[in-house]
Amino acid sequence: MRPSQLTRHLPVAAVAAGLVLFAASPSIAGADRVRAEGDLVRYGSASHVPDGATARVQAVYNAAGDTIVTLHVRGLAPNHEYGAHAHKSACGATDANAAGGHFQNVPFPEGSSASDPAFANPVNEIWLDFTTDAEGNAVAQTKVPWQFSPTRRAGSVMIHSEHTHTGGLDGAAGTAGAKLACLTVGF
Ligand SMILES: [Cu+2]
Repeated sequence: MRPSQLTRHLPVAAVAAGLVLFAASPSIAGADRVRAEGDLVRYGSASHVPDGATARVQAVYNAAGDTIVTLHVRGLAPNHEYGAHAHKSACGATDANAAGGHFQNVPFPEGSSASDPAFANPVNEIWLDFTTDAEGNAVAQTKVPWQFSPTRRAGSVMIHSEHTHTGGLDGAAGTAGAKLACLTVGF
């Protein structure tokens, strides 16, 4: 897909009230996009991640300083809601927690927490929630107004058992139930 096609279909990002935006960091030298695809690393029960489920992730770093991430999944449970985010590190072979927490463009400060909605939101993190179709396939896309730096980059996309909560009565911001499956992405 060309970037021009991507930008025509971008969803309007939900912007958390009161969030302060930040300057974009420079694009990664020599790469304006990355792509990863393959079998998902599965954790725990296979009921929601059938054998053979796959994912493909593409990140585009545009000249305006944005990052556009697209996730395609195939072969998950049909008609099912999942959460998905960019996490800090590569997928662990058997330990779901090896991928670490969510990548945050502006990391939550000392005295705050990973689920502070001022930091755990779809502008400061990469959220890729989706609902599968009858075949267990889905596409999700997000656009954030920043890019990774060469020394601070996400390492994976983690798929969770629920759509992502946004804080308050909806539940702790950024949480999305159990970690079900993971794809390492060299963002
Ligand atoms: Cu996550």
